Amino acid sequence: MNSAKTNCCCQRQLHLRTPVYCVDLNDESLRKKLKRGTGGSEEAELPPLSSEQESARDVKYSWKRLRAEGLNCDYTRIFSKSEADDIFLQLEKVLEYFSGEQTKVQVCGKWYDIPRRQVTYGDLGLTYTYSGVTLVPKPWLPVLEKIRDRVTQATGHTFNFVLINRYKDGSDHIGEHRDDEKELEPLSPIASVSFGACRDFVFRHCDTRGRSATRHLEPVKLLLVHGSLLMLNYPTNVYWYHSLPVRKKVLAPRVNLTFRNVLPPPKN
Ligand SMILES: O=C(O)CCC(=O)C(=O)O
Ligand SMILES: [Mn+2]
Repeated sequence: MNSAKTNCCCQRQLHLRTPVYCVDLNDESLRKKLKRGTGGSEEAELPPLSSEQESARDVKYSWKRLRAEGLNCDYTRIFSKSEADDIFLQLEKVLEYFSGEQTKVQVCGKWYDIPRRQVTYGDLGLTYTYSGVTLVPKPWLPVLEKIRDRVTQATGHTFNFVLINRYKDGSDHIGEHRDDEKELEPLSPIASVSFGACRDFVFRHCDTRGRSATRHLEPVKLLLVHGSLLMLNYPTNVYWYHSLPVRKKVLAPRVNLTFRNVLPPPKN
């Protein structure tokens, strides 16, 4: 039996985002792929940064390294308090969140409202599909370019797309999921920038979830503060699910931007 396919999305709660399957490391063909660096393993070689990326990377930030088996993340503050306050106000003013069909997700054939607001911006011609909804990005806005360019300055990585989530208070949340949509460039990091209320963020290893858990590994938890950047580097999204849990005591809004690299649609 392929243990990778035992985790039916119907067993998951509504707030989970995408059908989820764990990587089966007993699968010989997958092991071979991992050795070639095309799949998800902490042993797989990361492509080196190009010389432009290396020289673009700004060393002035003090990074906290988060490491666990298959988890590779880096966290820092990239905006001062006054910059972050100013950007947050601008985001609240200019962002136009999706409405209607684009505010719903499909879970096991049923449609539900997502427990937060959402919108995407990015390069012309890209699309991004998750949980049965295809999102077409709106054109970049100056404030989004400013945030994106600061991330590039800090990390050396460029991005062509951003998914934005607004949590009006601690009752809005995002359930456990991996960002593993097929449109995402497989080895590219995801850069998560947060403004507004501080919220807990939790990683959970795929082998430790639910009734079919095969082992025990502690979840990795962190607090995402106003003006911070969390880099989710490969292979984090292969092995670790992440969530922003409900926190009823949080009364203030938060806006999170996840900068991504979306592959261009295939030419027919
Ligand atoms: O709000 C956050 O910090 C996480 C958002 C997220 O995981 C996503 O948009 O995929
Ligand atoms: Mn995510």
